[in-house]
Amino acid sequence: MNIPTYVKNEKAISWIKEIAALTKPENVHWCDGSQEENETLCQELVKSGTFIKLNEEKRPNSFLCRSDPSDVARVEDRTFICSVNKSDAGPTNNWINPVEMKTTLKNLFNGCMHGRTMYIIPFSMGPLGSHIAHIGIELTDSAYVVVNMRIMTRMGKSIWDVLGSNGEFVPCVHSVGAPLEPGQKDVPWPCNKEKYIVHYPEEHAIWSFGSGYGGNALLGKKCFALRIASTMAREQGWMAEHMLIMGLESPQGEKTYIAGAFPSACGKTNLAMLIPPPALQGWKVTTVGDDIAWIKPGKDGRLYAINPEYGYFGVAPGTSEKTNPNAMATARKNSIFTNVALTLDGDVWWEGMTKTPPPQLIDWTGQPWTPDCGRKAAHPNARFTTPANQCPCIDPEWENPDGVPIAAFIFGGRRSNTTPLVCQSLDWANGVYLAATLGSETTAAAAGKVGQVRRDPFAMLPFCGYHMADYFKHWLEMGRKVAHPPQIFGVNWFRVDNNGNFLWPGFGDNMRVLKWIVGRVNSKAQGVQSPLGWMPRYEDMDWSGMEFSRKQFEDVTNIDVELWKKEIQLHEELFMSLQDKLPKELNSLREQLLTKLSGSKK
Ligand code: TSX
Ligand code: MN
Repeated sequence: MNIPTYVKNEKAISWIKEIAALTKPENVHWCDGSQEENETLCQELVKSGTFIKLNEEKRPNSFLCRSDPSDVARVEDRTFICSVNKSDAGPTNNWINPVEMKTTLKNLFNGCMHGRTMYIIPFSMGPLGSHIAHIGIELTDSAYVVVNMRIMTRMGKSIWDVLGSNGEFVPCVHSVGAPLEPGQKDVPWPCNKEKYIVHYPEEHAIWSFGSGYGGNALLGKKCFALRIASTMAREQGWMAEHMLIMGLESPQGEKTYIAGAFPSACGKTNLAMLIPPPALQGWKVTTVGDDIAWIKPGKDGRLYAINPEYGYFGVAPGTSEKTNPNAMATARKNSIFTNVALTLDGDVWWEGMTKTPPPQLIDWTGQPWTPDCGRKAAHPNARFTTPANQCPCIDPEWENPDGVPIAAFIFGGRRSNTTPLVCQSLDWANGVYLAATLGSETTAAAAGKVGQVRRDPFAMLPFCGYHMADYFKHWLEMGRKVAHPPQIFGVNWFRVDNNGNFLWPGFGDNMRVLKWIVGRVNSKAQGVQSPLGWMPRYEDMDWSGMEFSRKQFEDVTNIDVELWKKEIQLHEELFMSLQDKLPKELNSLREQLLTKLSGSKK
């Protein structure tokens, strides 16, 4: 194998040779991250039928990709945390003994890149050389993965300089698991029905087999930046979180950064790019990140966050000029669209993009589509991959290697009742309780019964690389260790009335809630104590330019004691499932909450 002269890391070189010897690719390509390389790969993807070039006027330098209909989402039941001890993975992760898993994978990967090219992708999660950033190297037999990784991470030749001869990296091995025999014709989306998404937390290594889609294949994102990084963070005293990061600038120019965790289908990307309502337009919202935050204590006793990613891998359906004009502007060019519909003039469309669908489309499976055909035009998990620096509201500090100081954490789920529009935890430990018991109601889009509460602690359930109760403990410890920990808030945009109508307008008007939150952390906003913590009174929020009565406010903020007693019962069920390692503090906070609720008059 030819090793480029700029590659000086012996550990990387011997690992790459080892994986090439195992997977036996026909060619090896060292990705340099250049524009020419990207153009060549995109042209090849068009030639092989994987990509369709979109209309250059409507969607410059952008492509449509249709996956195999069997490979459309992350596969949680095929995702494994292979720690040496099963108890370190915890009851919420799939576990297989690492020795056994290595045997399985060695067999699957043996010759799996036959007839294909192995691409070597060096990448940085976070600004190059940042003390909060980390480097990974992904070896993959998918050119689709390469061009997506080029958008989602800082990828290319210069990573080797940062890595030097002794730098640390997370090794990531990926194969679609579809070797080509001599003369065998390739398919547009090769994959294997047998899938393995495997993490070795002690070795900080990732192996992925059989899928080309999203988090299964773009290993820098969920596998590295969350599952492996959460493990590294616990070892090293920092935090890897499933959080957006946004900047909030007051009319006086005062800047406050917050980070927020939400389970899926809560509109996290929409919130990260929110446009304030006209009456609050002295306020500016900027985006640092929409999905992942790496957070480290600073010398001044505050927590500093970076977005380890370089792009957005956003859910397309539901994204529109109404719900998220900034995301629409971001994805106007240089973007990859996976499993959306194709318009007759070579542009893209998905459900929720416009009020009325075009009269004719090609759907995500390549079939002709009309509005009355009874099928979705785009897959519900269709995605855009788009560069973060194209976002009109990108924060000027988003690439600051030292990160941005976080003043507040917000946690929110879809709850039709029970949890109020906003509340502020009394202290860090109560905030950890709030986040640990985070839940969201299932929508039609998700599997399972509609309207059931699914617990998703810290929105990390599918992404924590170790025992969830140890993760709670790590959070409690971080709060004790840091002199000025952020304030913790709960939010809920999704309360409904008896007819199922949303009681809160949401979207831009969420700025009113964020304004109260900023006021609280800067000691400018009032509140009153409730059993759940501090809450705004009607007069504590800015209602300018909006008609929202005291009665409506009461409906989105009231605390129904009977409902809450049931809710706390469910918290106990969650805690029971984690009891072998659950910090005692959380159990006593649960009892205190029950006492407070029983004593409240409401
Ligand atoms: O993203 C959402 N946010 C956050 C925005 C900054 N969504 C979409 C969720 C699906 C991914 C919301 N949906 C929000 C919200 O705040 N709120 C709602 C519920 C809702 C839906 C529609 C309306 C009002 C509330 N109103 C009309 O359709 C007119
Ligand atoms: Mn996410």
